[in-house]
Amino acid sequence: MTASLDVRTVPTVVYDGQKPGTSGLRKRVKVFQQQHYTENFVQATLDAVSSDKGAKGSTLVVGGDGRYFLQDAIQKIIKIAAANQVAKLIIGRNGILSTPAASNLIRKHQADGGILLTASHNPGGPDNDFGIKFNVANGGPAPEAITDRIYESTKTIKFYRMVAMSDIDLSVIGSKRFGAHHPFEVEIVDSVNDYVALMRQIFDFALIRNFLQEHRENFTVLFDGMHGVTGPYGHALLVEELSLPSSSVMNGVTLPDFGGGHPDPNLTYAHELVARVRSERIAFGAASDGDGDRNMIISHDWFVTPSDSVAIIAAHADCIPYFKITGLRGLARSMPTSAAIDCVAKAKGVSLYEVPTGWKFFGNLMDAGQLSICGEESFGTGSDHIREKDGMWAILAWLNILASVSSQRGCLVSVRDLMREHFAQYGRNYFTRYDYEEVDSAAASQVMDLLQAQLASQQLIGTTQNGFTFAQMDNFCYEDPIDKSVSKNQGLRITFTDASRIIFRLSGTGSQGATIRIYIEKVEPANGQCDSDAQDVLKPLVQLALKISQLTELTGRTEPTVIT
Ligand code: VG1
Ligand code: CO
Repeated sequence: MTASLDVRTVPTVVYDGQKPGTSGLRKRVKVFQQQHYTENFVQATLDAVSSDKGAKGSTLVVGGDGRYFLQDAIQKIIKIAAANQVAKLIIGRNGILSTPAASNLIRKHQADGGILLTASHNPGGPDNDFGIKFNVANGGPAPEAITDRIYESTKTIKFYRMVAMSDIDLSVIGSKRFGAHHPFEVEIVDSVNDYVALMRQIFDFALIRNFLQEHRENFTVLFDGMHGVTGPYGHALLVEELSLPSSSVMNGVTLPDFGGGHPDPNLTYAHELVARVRSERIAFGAASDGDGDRNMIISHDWFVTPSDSVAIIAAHADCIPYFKITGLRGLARSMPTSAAIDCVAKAKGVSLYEVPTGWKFFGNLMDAGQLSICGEESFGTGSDHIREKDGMWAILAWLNILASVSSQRGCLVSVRDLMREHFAQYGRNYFTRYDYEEVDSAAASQVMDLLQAQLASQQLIGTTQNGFTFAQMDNFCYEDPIDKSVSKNQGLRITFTDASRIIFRLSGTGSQGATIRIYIEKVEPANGQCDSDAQDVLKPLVQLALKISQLTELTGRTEPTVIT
């Protein structure tokens, strides 16, 4: 097509509240469907592209997790990008890209960034959530300076630019070119291939394949795609690459409403997997979330907390070919994540960084070559192979480690064996998180205000309650070691004299009311009681958290929505 593109300037009205949260803008689909709403945000995002000339001449990757409204959003993005003189869009086939796959494509093609269409683990469908997230040239979520700029633009926007053209068929792989004066190219790429190629470089697939074959009677594997984006990735990796039976993947078809489920891999929402792993005595169960960046690892006799999972991967990094080459440059975790990985960093003599919640805070350290493996307690685990957390990567890392340790010892080492050995060496950080979802926003603020007042007066410091002595109370503030940017108010943190912690935070990903998260951690030394039930051990701290926050009195909630 050689005719000039028909660029229109469309007058618009400002919408309040287009402020990106922990990971992009997440709202109900109905909100995104309002006239101009999505267009405003996309225009504001393109205005924030930080290549030399802004969006003009840039290359962007676009894709999403398959949820409802994805197709409409992509067609709008194509037309707005064309009108803003973007040079090229690289789009996953049918608009599908997992978040890690999108991060990989941005890096592989040295694109200027990407627009990721996902609300991650939030439910999908006409009455549920949609999301738009902007990633920068390193493949990671835009830092706060850029999301602030996007938000500022949304508050003053008067018009957006859009090309009048018909919808593009996203199902055919290949390139299409449009426009005479400012050539505009749309390339549709396979959603899975490049990502599988990356995984092949990182892990020892031959070793894992042999291990799975040798122990096929005793080491059974079940992966739950939760009808999110990872089904096809799970199938390509586990079935095609690692030769597992296709029955090893459940809920593997990506659906716009995720089959009506809540695609969040935890004990509550992945109950179907948990029930099957227990009843069928599965040795290795795993799940991923809607957009494929989270993971859960379980066996019929153990649930691996995400905080422990990243510590295990760090401790055994030398089993993984990628880290044999790069070495371990440093480890990191988000502030509320347990300090299990800190013990590994200490033993290995590498730096440990503690950052605020949200993957965007790991990117600078990785770019500076100071960070190899990191994780969050919220089922996020990853490394510097890309700049997003990566669900399939974590699952493959576990398989590679179990295969490697088993082959070194000449016997099958189970998930539980590995955990017990880890605790015997490093001690155990008992950890749980209580989530109170869709709490009245005013009541949630009261809870945080009450805690903030206790922080200000420091009245609790030195007192002992339920057997725990308050050592410190602060509101976590982070200065990025690389660019020196400062992020304040990242969570109310209470530390006790025995290194136990209670942390309170308001979620930045919810779309309705407020979500209060309470994170509880208790440290047990290597020679202590490392085989107890976590909920039993943590009960006194949970009660203490509820008491000082007056959460029940102020919110009316007697039970959390989710316990992890
Ligand atoms: C939650 C998690 C956080 C994670 C974020 C995005 O944020 O706590 O650790 O990085 O979700 O995960 P919040 O603000 O609700 O606590 V996902 O899988 O959206 O991309
Ligand atoms: Co996610």
